[in-house]
Amino acid sequence: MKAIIFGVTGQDGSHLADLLVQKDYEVVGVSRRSSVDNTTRIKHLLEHPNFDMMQGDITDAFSVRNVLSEHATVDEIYNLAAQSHVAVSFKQPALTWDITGKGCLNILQSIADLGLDQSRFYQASSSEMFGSSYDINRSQEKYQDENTKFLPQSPYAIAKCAAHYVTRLFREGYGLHASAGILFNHEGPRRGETFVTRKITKWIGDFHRWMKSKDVSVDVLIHTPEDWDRDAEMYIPGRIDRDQNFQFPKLRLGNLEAFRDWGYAGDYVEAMWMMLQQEEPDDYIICTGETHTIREFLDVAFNKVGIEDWSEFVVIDPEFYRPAEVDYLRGDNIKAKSKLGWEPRTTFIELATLMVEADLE
Ligand code: NAP
Ligand code: F7E
Repeated sequence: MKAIIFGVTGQDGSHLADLLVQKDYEVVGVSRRSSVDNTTRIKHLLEHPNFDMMQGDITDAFSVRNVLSEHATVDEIYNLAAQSHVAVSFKQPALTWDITGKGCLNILQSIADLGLDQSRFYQASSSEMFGSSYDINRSQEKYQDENTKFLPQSPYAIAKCAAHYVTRLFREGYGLHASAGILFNHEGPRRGETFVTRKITKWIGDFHRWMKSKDVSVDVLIHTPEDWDRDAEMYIPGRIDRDQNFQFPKLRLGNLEAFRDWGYAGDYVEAMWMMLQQEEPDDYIICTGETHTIREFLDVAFNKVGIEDWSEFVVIDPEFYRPAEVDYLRGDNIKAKSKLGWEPRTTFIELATLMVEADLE
């Protein structure tokens, strides 16, 4: 079996490549040109005999066509490429549209034009498409499933909706085996450092190392430096050891009240693969069915390093609030369970623990 992964350098792309190589697939990973090395998550695969890389950018239809025409016998094509950061999408809406929305069309149109009818296609749809929408079950609990309407709340979510409908169109209109996984938030040690869970666990890891290097205890006075870069979301506190007098910057976060249904990325890529093994293409919700606030994630993560009350270490910064927020996400995965036989294996506490432990190393 042969698979192409667009977005192989990302969190999910790297996990999916691991899974497929393990299953003895020949994997072609597509990545865009970058002035710095963007292969850190797949370093371990670069020398693997079943793994190959190809350059390509999904905003460029010629480039996509090039990739696909070189691999016309491919069995499975996964589109995981996206500008995937919701907050960034408010600042770069057109770019987000081109990558996250139109990029999917470029791939599907090429598949149809090149007549790759035997290839199966996976689109990475998102729970963000639900935005402010939910249904209510008999126990009066809010949830989202495959029938919940979309009310997108960001340029990212709007682009994902477009790509989702394009996928459906090519399935129904052109008869392609095209499926979309509507995945709720999934995380892990390979998560980008500006998404909230990883931002928290990365800070804890850096802070813990700093405390050890200075031989200080948790109750040391922590101040925010005067010259703190307000664009904190892009900031990775790597200056720790440069200046003996450097005071460790607090963790700056936005809205802590939003609810998210967080699972482990390693579990979720299995669902992507399972969808493409089905006789009929379809759309599936992939989630844990549990929801937690960012506060709860902070509780569990800080607890792992012995801090009960994290409020001393966290600053609420309006910079990290979004023009429109998605307040509540909790999926219902009954369809994935019954049709795919998929179930999440990692609990919320296990996920936070695994991330903190990785960042402490
Ligand atoms: P990610 O870590 O941000 O990875 C995105 C990937 O897309 C990276 O490999 C990136 O390449 C690539 N990419 C960006 N622009 C591109 C372009 N113009 N041409 C080709 N490649 C491009 O995202 P992720 O967390 O792995 O998520 C994978 C997919 O699932 C995304 O489509 C995301 O929107 C969607 N999704 C994610 C979640 C989640 O919770 N993680 C939930 C639902 C849906 P560089 O490495 O060069 O930047
Ligand atoms: O934010 C709040 C923020 O950026 C989660 C992407 O993978 O999942 C992800 O999108 C929540 C939001 O993920 C900070 O306001 C507070 O309510 O980790 P996030 P996301 O926006 O849910 C979906 C399913 C995707 O498809 C996306 O690709 O946390 N929050 N303070 C913060 N968020 C960030 N990033 N940074 C903060 O400082």
